[in-house]
Amino acid sequence: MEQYNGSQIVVLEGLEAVRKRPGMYIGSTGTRGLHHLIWEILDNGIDEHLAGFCKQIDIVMKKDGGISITDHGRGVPTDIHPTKHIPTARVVYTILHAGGKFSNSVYKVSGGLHGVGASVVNALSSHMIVEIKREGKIYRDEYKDGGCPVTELADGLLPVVGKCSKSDTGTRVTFYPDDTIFETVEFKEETICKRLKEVAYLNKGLKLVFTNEHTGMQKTYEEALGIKSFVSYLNREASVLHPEPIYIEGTSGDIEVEVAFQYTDNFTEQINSYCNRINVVDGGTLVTGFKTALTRVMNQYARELGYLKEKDENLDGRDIRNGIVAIISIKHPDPQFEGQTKTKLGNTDAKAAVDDVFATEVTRCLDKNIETLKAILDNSMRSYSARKAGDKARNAVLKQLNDVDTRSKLASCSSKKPEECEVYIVEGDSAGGTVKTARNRKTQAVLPLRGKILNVEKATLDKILVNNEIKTMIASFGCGIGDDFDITKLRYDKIIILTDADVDGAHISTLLLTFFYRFMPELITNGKVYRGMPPLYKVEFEGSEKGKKKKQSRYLFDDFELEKFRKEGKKILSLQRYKGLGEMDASQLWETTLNPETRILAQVSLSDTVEADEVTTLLMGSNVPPRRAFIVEEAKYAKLDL
Ligand code: 0RA
Repeated sequence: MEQYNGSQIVVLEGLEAVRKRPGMYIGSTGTRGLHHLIWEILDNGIDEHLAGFCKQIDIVMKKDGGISITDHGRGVPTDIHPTKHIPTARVVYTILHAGGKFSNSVYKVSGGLHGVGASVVNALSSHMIVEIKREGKIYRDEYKDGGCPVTELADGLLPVVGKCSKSDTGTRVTFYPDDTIFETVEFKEETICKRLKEVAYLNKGLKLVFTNEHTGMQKTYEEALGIKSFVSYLNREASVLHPEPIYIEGTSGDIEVEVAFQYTDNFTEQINSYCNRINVVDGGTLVTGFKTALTRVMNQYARELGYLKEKDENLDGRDIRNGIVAIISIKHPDPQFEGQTKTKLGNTDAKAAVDDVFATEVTRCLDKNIETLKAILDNSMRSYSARKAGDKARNAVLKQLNDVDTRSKLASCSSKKPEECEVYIVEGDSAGGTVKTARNRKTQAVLPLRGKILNVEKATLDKILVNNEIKTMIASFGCGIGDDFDITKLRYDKIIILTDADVDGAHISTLLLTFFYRFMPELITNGKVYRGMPPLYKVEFEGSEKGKKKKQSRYLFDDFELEKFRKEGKKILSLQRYKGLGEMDASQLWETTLNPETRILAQVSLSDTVEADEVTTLLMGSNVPPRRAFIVEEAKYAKLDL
């Protein structure tokens, strides 16, 4: 048996803390937390790739339920650790937080749940084996029951269990998650493969070989073009203004910079940034550097090519970025993540580095690519004109807004205290009528929408502002639109979208959300927008009270709930399916959708909607435009309506 010295006891106490509160280290003990164990070990291999020593990582779902991850890097050092006096490899896998500090990997990740260290995986495994190939030798160390070493050291070193060629180096970690800690220890091929694809995009030149021993499936993930392919992937359904994304790379000092971008005909900009392959959701200096350089370079071109005359003022950065989809990825030796959530890069040298590399390289590239350059400049000029037209229209509309007769449509509430007021935006005049009768007049205003509202996804502000439904909304919210938007002037605490639970209703709701997202995004980011959830069924059933049979009723919101209810096996006396809001009478409507005590509201948020997207979760953080997720909701209702 291993003899424990002082440091070894500290070790086990550290890992014991992980076992006591696994959630603090890996987020949860559900299937997400379980897969986090893989990401943790994988991260170490990717670090070795970033440091320039590893071209391939093999990931195996083993037949016996374990996971084995082999990187072909230098191999974890096996010498005796200077202060812990045990083999460095054992330090890495048994001492909490030792991984990061010991590692001399230049681009070590930090922040988020990633980078908590391989010892956390050991702590949460019933069995783990580490095999290291270095200098022609194969070393082995083994742990049981949450990281207790079971291998006897030979002269303080890990035993050598075999030989290999000197050029054959690397580290294999095989682990078996502890089923007394995790709710499930079943790994999902789909989850693993999805992540491997993402990792491949962000690590050009890294080959990831996945094997599922249960099914015999093997798949290799390798994105030779890295973030360039990532941009193509993001734009796979968009109509693009030039056929190929532009890809740029270079170094400035000890900072490596990569940028890929491509323009689409959408009226949005999407810039995603990564530092040491961590998604910096809130951008920061690297994004500022990119924007500054892009604006400067494009204005220079616009003047050289005669798009702008001498007397013309420069194009605005917003016009130049309109329609862009860009990925910025840098590698920085000492990243400083700022802000409450540590999702913003603070290093000032990152701004200069991105500006420097991007300006030089993009000029070199566009000089040779005049077609693309012209497509971009044409687009910027169009955006510029549209914005000017929009400004004019907006000013005109804002001036008239006071005159728009909202009284005929908006049934306002008597209270003037925004914190207690709500406005229901209701599909159709007839449903609007019932809501008007049923509501609490003091705090609940009603705005019935007549037709379908305009699809604003691709329309400019001047076009949008002639739409009556939209004018009425702007006027009744009271907080302006676009650049003039001021949330402090909002007249309501909640804006509640109330549509039928069918395809049309979902469509209207999608259009409204798209409008808010594009022109009043703060309504959504401040959590002001909700969707009312009218029930789809009312079921009356035989219940019991004090041992006596009694007729009871319940509202069910979708087919799934109905199925669940049927499984409860209660005797159903009647089942009513509501075709639309219009079929409910005032008291039913009050009870199910208006009464704050009993109604169900779904708050609309951007991060919720991100969750729905398949591949982009890790890569995009909460930066994804919500369009895709709105569509997902639509599909859900479409199914219900069959
Ligand atoms: C720092 C130095 C050296 C190797 C590593 C880190 C390393 C760590 C991990 C973790 C998983 N796989 C790894 N592969 C390598 C060795 C430096 C040298 O060989 O001189």
